Amino acid sequence: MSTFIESQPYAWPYNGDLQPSNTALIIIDMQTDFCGVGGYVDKMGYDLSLTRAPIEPIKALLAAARKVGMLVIHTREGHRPDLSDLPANKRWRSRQIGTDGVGIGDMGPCGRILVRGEPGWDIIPELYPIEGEPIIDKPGKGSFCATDLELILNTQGIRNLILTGITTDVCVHTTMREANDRGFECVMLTDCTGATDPANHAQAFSMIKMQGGVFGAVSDSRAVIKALEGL
Ligand code: C5J
Repeated sequence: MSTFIESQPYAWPYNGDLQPSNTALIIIDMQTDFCGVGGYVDKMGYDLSLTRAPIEPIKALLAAARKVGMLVIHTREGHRPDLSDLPANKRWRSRQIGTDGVGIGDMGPCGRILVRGEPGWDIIPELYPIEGEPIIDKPGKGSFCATDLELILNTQGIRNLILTGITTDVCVHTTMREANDRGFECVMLTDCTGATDPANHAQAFSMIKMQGGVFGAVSDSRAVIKALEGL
C-alpha cells in the first residue's frame, strides 16, 4: 500500500513508500542560542518570536513520530571549546553584527556563544531528546558536513527525511540540499521551521518548489501527523 503526505509541488514521498522504518524526523538546531532569551539570535537583535514559532508545531509532530516508532534525530550547531573547528571567517563575520563586537566563541548572557557544553548551545527543554534519539553535533550549517549523520541514516535504512527546525534559510535549507544530493527524499515543513527574516522563510519554500521540487517537497505538521496516524 502506498502512503503519501499532502504536499507541494508533489505528493510526498515521490514513490509513496512512507513507513516509520524508512523515514526519519530531523529536528535542526532548536538551541537556546537560536531561539532563547539571551542566546545568539536574541543578542543579534532579531525578533525571537520568529524562531520560537515552530516550537509548538514541532512538539506535536515529535509526539506523533515517537508514537509510531520513527527515528528522531536532533542536531546542534557548535564548536569545540578550544575553537579549533571554528573557521576564522565565520568568527569574524559573526562579530560584525551588533555594536559590541561579540560573536561566536565569545562570552554572552548564556555562556560562550555556540560553544559545545555551554548553556546557550544546548537544545531547549521543550524539545529535548529522549534516550535513543541521536544528537548530531555539527560545526557548520549543514548537518552532513563533518558529522556521522549519513552513516547513521544508511545504517538505519532511512530513505525519507522530514526536515524541521531553525533557521529555515540557513541550517535547515543547507541540510536539505546536502541530503537531496545524497539521494534522500526530503520534505520541509512550513510551520515547523522559522527564520530571522520572514521574507527569507517564504523564499526558502519557493526555492524548494521550483523545477518540479528541485530539493524535494513542502508540507506542514498537520498533513504529516494525519499521515502518521494512518500508518
Ligand atoms: C544560523 C542556523 N542561522 N541554525 N544557524 O547561523 O540556521
